[in-house]
Order: sequence, then C-alpha cells, then structure tokens
Amino acid sequence: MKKELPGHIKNAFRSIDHFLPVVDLVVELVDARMPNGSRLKDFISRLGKNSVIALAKSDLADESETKKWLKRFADEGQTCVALDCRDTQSIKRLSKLIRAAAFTVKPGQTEPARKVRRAMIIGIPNVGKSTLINSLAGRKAARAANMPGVTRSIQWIKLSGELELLDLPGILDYGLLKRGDILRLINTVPGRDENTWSQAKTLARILAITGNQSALPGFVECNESYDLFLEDYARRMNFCGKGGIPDIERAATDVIKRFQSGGFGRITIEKSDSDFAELFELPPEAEKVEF
Ligand SMILES: Nc1nc2c(ncn2[C@@H]2O[C@H](COP(=O)(O)OP(=O)(O)OP(=O)(O)O)[C@@H](O)[C@H]2O)c(=O)[nH]1
Ligand SMILES: [Mg+2]
Repeated sequence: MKKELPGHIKNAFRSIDHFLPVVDLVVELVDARMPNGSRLKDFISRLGKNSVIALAKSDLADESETKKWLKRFADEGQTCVALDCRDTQSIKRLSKLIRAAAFTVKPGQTEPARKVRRAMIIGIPNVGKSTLINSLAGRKAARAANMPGVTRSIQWIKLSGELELLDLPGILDYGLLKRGDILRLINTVPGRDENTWSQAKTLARILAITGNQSALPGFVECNESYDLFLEDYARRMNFCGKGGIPDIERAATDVIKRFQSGGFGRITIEKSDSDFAELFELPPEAEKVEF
C-alpha cells in the first residue's frame, strides 16, 4: 500500500514509527463533514496510545449531525470534541482535553521520567492539522494552506506548560485510498480538472442519498437529473459560451468549489446512523488516487 503513496506521506509513516516511543497521546483529527469516512481508525488503534478525536471544520458541517457524531463517538468510549481549527476560542476545550489526556497516567501505564508530554496530530491531508497546531500554539508555527500536501517536513512545536505537538504530513490508509472520489469532494486529495464532471455528479448523488438535495440550487426542480441540473446551474451563473451554450465543465468546477467552501450551507455528507462503505458502491475508477 505504501508504495502507491508520495514520499512525504511515506515519511510521515516512518516518523510516526520513529517518535511513537516518546509520544503520550494521539490527537486524531477528522473532517466533521465525513467523520467516520475520514478516520484512520485501524491505524490509530494499532499505535496503542491514549487518543482524542477532534472533528475539524465543524463550521462547515450540519450542527445537529455533529452533535449526533459526538454522541456516537462518546458511546464508543472515545474522548471527542468538535471545533473550527482557525478559531482560538473554539479550541480551548480541545486544549484542556489534550493536557488532561497527555498528563494522565492510566492504571497499568508507567509515568514517563521526563517532565514534558508529547502529542502527535494525525489525520488525512488538508483536514486542518497545521492550522490546529498554530491555534494551540497561539502563533504561526506551522505552514498551513488550502491544498493537500502542504506539510512536507516533520516538526515538533513547543507549547507552554511542558507540552509539545508533532506536525506531520497528512496520511491515508488503504481503506481511504479506495474512497478517492469522495475524498476529493472535501479536498483531501487534489482533483484532476478533467474529472470535475464526475466529481460534481458524485456530490449530487451523495447529497440526494443523505437528503440534502435541496442544497443544490435548481437540482430538485430538474427532477434530480444531474445533466439538466448542471446545464441549469451554468445558465443561472451565466457560465455560457458562444451562442449561449452552457459551459458544463465550468459549472461542475464551481459546484465543487462552492461545496468545499460551505457556499451551499453547512452540510454533513456522512450521517451518524449510516454505514458509509455500504452506502457508496464506488465505481472501479474511484479506487485509484493520483497525487
Ligand atoms: N472552515 C474551516 N477551515 C479550516 C479549518 N481548519 C483548517 N481549515 C482550512 O483548511 C485548509 C488546510 O489547513 P492545514 O492546516 O494546512 O491542513 P493540514 O491538515 O495541515 O494539511 P496537510 O499538511 O496538507 O496535510 C486551510 O485553508 C485552513 O484555513 C476549520 O476548522 N474550518
Ligand atoms: Mg499541514
């Protein structure tokens, strides 16, 4: 599996192995719009460390769905919190949780001789790891930008109170690689321009399955016909070429970008009571992720 991955992601896996013995806590950062589908659950449980789940980008997700997700994770015995990683206020709760979990010695564990405690922030690409670290540190310590693969080097960032955080490149496991098309929707892996038509179609399908079809302007009026919707959307946005021909590709690109930035409202594309893997029978071409 790791052979298919770019160098910086392989490097992240190596660094996790390397630093694991001196790490006290794993902060698992997931995307609140797709909380289970963006988890690295098996990988993180194999690490055998205390962990906290943080639902990033919850400002883009449906609030009531996020509450249900928090309940589901809590029922599974997980410590969890929802946040907007850019907002210092909203990360205060996470900060408390991290400190409590990193400095707690559970029965059967030995207290480390060192005073400092260390946490790794682990999550898929572009989920907000570096932004979160900057908010926790209260300074721009890590580089963050809206594209996957920004963090290439591995760095420890010191916080007050004897706490250190490790910023790592985003990682993907085999299960996630199979969801390439859906991950592109939340900008986890870069989309290819020639595929925007099929990505926008995947989005429309997901929104219809999850009961969010009315978020796309005109989609319901077009009887949820994807082709008619894109034509109608292009006309609405005045994306027309010579002779008034609707520019479908431009419409598809705009639909994806608008969804990613929350322009259609706060939408959770994975419901807490559904099995994501069963919901989406992915076409074979969705299995290959290119970087
Ligand atoms: N709306 C919203 N945007 C966020 C949030 N957290 C991060 N972002 C944005 O998401 C983009 C990616 O943030 P990064 O912190 O670079 O993500 P990363 O996980 O470090 O990405 P890689 O290093 O590429 O794996 C940036 O444009 C951030 O401003 C959040 O909670 N809400
Ligand atoms: Mg980063």
